[in-house]
Amino acid sequence: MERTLIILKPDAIQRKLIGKIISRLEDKGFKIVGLKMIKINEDLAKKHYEAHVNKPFFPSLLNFITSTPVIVMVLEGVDVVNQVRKLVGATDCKKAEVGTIRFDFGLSIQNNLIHASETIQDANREISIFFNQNELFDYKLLLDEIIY
Ligand code: FUP
Repeated sequence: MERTLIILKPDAIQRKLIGKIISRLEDKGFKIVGLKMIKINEDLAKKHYEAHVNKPFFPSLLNFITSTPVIVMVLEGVDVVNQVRKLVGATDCKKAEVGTIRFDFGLSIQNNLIHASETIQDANREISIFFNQNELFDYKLLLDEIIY
């Protein structure tokens, strides 16, 4: 089973979309194995977005991602990293496929509602940034026998 890291960003919080977005991920069949609200500070933002720290858009991204608390979540399931990236859609909401979360709820490149890890390696790195082992749960989801 794979795991991936999700962040529901400040625009999802401000627009009261977290329930709807979590439903989309649950409806696909993924299991939530960790979930909490946190405030991302500058250090955490720089760790998470280490590949983007020197990009011109980083100051604005930093301002945005630290503007309210966010929801961080770990999802588990078969091929979850790729499957969730498909559900989330392209970075720029205007270019995302119809029916993706970013297309359905967004119009911006920065305020694109949700982060989902790009690769399994990224997922492992990002999960360890945001979660301690004792905040992640192994449990049997009864529906798994039907989903899989
Ligand atoms: P994604 O993997 O789709 O979340 O996007 P990236 O890792 O390429 O970028 C991370 C975040 O930086 C995006 F979610 C939004 C922000 N960003 C901008 O604000 N402007 C850009 O031109 C590119 C990314």
